[in-house]
Amino acid sequence: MPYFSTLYITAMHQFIKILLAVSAFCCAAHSYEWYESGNFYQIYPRSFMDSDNDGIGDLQGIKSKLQYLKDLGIDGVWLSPIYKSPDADFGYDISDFRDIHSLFGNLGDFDQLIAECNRIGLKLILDFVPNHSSDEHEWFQKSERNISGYEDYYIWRTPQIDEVSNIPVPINNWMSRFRYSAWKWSEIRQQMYYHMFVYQQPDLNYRNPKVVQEMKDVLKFWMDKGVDGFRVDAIRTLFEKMNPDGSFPGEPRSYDPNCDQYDHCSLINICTRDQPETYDMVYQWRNLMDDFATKNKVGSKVLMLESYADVDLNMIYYGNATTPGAHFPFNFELIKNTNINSTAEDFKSAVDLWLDNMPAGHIANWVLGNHDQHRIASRLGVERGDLLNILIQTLPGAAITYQGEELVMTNVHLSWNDTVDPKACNTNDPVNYEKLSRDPARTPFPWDDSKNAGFSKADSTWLPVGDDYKTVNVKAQEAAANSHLKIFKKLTTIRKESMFRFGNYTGILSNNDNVYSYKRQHENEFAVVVLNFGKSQEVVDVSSLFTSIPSKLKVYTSSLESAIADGEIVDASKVTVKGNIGLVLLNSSTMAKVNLILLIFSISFLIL
Ligand SMILES: *[C@@H]1O[C@H](CO)[C@@H](O)[C@H](O)[C@H]1NC(C)=O
Ligand SMILES: *[C@@H]1O[C@H](CO)[C@@H](O)[C@H](O)[C@H]1NC(C)=O
Ligand SMILES: *[C@@H]1O[C@H](CO)[C@@H](O)[C@H](O)[C@H]1NC(C)=O
Ligand SMILES: *[C@@H]1O[C@H](CO)[C@@H](O)[C@H](O)[C@H]1NC(C)=O
Ligand SMILES: CC(=O)N[C@H]1CO[C@H](CO)[C@@H](O)[C@@H]1O
Ligand SMILES: [Ca+2]
Ligand SMILES: [Ca+2]
Repeated sequence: MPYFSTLYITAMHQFIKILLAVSAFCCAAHSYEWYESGNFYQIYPRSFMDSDNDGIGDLQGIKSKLQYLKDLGIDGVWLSPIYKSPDADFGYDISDFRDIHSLFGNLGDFDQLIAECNRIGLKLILDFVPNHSSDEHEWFQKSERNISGYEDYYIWRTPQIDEVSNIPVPINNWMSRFRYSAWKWSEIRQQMYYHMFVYQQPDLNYRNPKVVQEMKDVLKFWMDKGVDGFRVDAIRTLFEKMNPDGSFPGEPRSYDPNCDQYDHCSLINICTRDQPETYDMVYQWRNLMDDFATKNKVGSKVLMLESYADVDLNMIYYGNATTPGAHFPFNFELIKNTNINSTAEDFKSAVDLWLDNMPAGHIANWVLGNHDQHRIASRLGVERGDLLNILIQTLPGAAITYQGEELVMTNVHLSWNDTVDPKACNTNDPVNYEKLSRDPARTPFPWDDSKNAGFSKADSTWLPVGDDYKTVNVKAQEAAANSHLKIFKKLTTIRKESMFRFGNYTGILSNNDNVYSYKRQHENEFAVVVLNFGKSQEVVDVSSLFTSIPSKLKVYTSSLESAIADGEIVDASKVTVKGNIGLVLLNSSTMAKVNLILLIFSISFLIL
């Protein structure tokens, strides 16, 4: 670099040293854990990437696509179950908690996957399914045969036998989440066992200390392998209410018109969910995970829960300072309380419900979809796809993205013949099955416009690829000048700035309650997010909504259909936003500063 004088270079070196020292100081002052504003991504392994072309995704496939997730700005990857399973409920029926499903690979592949995650700097979270095992699990096989030590691993009771039909009568009226009685007769044991989900998923008996210990050992097994935490499945159903004499009380009827007598929701589930013992078990797991991290001098392990309970119950899972629980129970308020007609007010209420109820010092989190829900863009409107990604990426706390939401994927229509989800198949209803089916959100991930969307070279895939894959795929959205994917990446980038990581939140409705806006501020850094949930264009006076807004703001990014270019300067008192469009606005000087630092870094790399 002949045109830089030595003096100038020395000055630059000094300046960089100071810059590094300052940034080190910033980071030391806020020694936040990575997951506090973590960006999580849920992989549904059957449908992410198929490496051996059998039509089903697998661990080597996932490994080959980790760089995509890193580039997307993801911090932690959560895998839906990858354990050995006969697939009565697609992996949620586990026949060995310590082994990998042969479809997905083996423990060696898993070790490679975790090594690759470590190499590129991604955290790996596993699904933990404690409520039940598969009926093919060794424990169940032994329990069914009354083998000494295993008799009480599951929930067995002796039924009455109907004198006329000679058929065993269910122990009580409890219904499975997947329809029909939750009690199943075993010819071998000559007793009935309880199952909340399909009958091939017998519930484990958490009143047996041996079971509690076994499942803690499972957690240790995977932590020894280096996983960074767990997402716990179906936590609410861990315990069932039991009378002192060991019998189980029945549940009252709900009279819900949407549920027939064979549905779980035909009853008020006061005995099969949310029992007080459940919270204590979560605290025990957290304690085990914290102890593990301390003893082994490794980073802390994150504990996340799946619970659709009401907010007040969910808050108990957080625990308190002396007895911590989950880092967070998933917040499903944006799923439970919204539909295609939801207004800005509905969304703001859903957000506030969590923030207002969460005890201080805990981590909020935002979930739009998962493998159990219809795709968010289909439920809430494909035109709102970017707006919703803007929402969850810019609120305080962790964000959880289900694979494909970054591309604004929609439900894939599946014929009755192609339907495989037991929840849909159990309806035996070739007309209405789609309402209940979880398959439309589980179809293969579209990587490009080649055969099977680049997911697999097989002749057929386990579920068909969506018809729109020629346009809705990663390659196309990476190549386009602007796309849902590019907007998503811009969001994950700005999310690492201090106002989004540590900043406070002030939310407000305006424009006849069509627009929901909030300001995120940390010290002098701030951003304003404007979300027009209405159908028509609105002119928003941002300077009247929040304090200390400069007269000019810069558009950092916006929904694809906004007709506003990134970087455009807008008048803070007159921000024009089309219907279903979201905008992220920054102080124009913040942008200038970020650009200046980037410039200095690039120059210094040239010199060094
Ligand atoms: C297993 O033990 C239970 C409870 O003691 C008993 O009711 C059942 O008949 C036994 N089954 C077999 C096959 O021994
Ligand atoms: C924290 O929670 C534990 C478990 O629920 C409870 O026993 C304890 O009293 C609580 N402590 C405080 C300070 O609230
Ligand atoms: C949304 O509103 C339309 C028109 O009022 C109505 O027909 C439809 O049932 C509503 N959808 C939902 C999910 O509430
Ligand atoms: C569904 O499968 C059945 C049996 O394989 C076949 O007879 C029927 O034609 C199929 N229907 C459709 C719509 O593909
Ligand atoms: C969102 C989620 O993980 N749902 C699962 C809850 O648990 C049942 C039984 O394990 C599964 O069928 C669901 O997929
Ligand atoms: Ca495969
Ligand atoms: Ca249970």
